Amino acid sequence: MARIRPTLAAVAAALLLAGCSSPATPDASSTEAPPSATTGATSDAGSGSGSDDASSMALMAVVGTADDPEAYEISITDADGQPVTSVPAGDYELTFVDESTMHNFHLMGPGGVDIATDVAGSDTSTVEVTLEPGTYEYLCDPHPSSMTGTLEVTG
Ligand SMILES: [Cu+2]
Repeated sequence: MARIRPTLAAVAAALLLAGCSSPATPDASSTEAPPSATTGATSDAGSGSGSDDASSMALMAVVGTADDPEAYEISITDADGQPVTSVPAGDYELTFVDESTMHNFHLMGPGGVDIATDVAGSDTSTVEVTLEPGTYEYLCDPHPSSMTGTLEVTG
């Protein structure tokens, strides 16, 4: 009886070895499939719009009003001048519209964002800013109680 066990073990070992070492059936899953990640690139090139809007969105940081730069108003608007209170996270081109000599625009928030225009001088420059999810606050430094607002950035 004791001789059967080594015999069975030998047969089993032979079967296992045969199964492992057999190159008879090529395994399709083991071959490296070429990556199919190029589909996303064609949509941008094919649009033909020539616009950069999708890659960098535009916002305006406005002090005063169009009629009166010294008005006690402060807001963030889209490129069309419509007030914005919530935007998705991403890279933005923020254009200051600060032609006031007694107000400024000061933006603070996540990601170390802390940028401000001069109070006395006018500033219509454009800066690139990366907005991360969270709440950004903006205010006029000389009038923080009456000229303030928030911008919610969603993930
Ligand atoms: Cu002010």
